Amino acid sequence: LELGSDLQRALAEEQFAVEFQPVVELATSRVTGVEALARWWRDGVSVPPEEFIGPAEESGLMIPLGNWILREACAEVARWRESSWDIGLSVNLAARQVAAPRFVETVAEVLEETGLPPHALTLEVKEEVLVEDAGQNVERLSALRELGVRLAIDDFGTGYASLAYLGQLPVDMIKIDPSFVAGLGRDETLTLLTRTIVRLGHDLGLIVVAEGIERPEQLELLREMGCPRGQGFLVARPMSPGRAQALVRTNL
Ligand code: G
Ligand code: G
Ligand code: MN
Ligand code: NA
Repeated sequence: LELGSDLQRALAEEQFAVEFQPVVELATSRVTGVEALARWWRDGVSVPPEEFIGPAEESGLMIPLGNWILREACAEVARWRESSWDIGLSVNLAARQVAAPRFVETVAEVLEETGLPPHALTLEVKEEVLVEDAGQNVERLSALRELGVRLAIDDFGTGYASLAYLGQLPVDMIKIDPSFVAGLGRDETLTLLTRTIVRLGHDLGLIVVAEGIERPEQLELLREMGCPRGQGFLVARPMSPGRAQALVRTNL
């Protein structure tokens, strides 16, 4: 895989960066936290994660890359927390990272080294991570959860997690996939499904985050549904660490 060797060099030459997208409490617009999003600055051009996360997984580089992103994001937010309040950090995990032999130890070490309190970190995984080879993955994520780390299901509603299963998984948060949010106010079924997911999350005691909010109408409907948190270009775009820290410090 040609991209594989490019990625290896990029990692060695530190061509990767982390951006942060704010997540807000919808009722108040207060920033509750940020999601770390990886960027590859390849020869000065930003390569989107869709183009390198897959190849990184296939070439085995996802583990070192994922660990680098985790450490970088935790270190950054730990610094912000010295001069602001209890801001949270979400980091996306690829399936390969959770399956890596020293996964639990690595996360614990990163928290220790960066000084980020465990409760400030939310790990985002897609549904399949909790369903395929669920035994080992669920066990490992549960071990981190016992340290105080929070767990989120990313792209909720698009994967395999059955509703019956959801009640048993060690999760704290569900992030509603943007494909539902996209239909708010435009598609009756998607609007109904979004409302149902919000209620389900609430009834299970989970924090619900709506993703991909781009239009004011979506924001209004989500508020009316009582969706607690949201994220999307209308709220705030992914931004550099400096800009994100400034936003967090004033908190809108
Ligand atoms: O930031 P952007 O919208 O371009 O992200 C596109 C996709 O890449 C999303 O599915 C997002 O979850 C994923 N992604 C972004 N950063 C990371 C990362 O650090 N690790 C993993 N595993 N996925 C990421
Ligand atoms: O899969 P995950 O939820 O981690 O993906 C996050 C990605 O979604 C990021 O790459 C981010 O840039 C992108 N994103 C965030 N908000 C919006 C939005 O409002 N619209 C669209 N199209 N993408 C968004
Ligand atoms: Mn995510
Ligand atoms: Na998502």
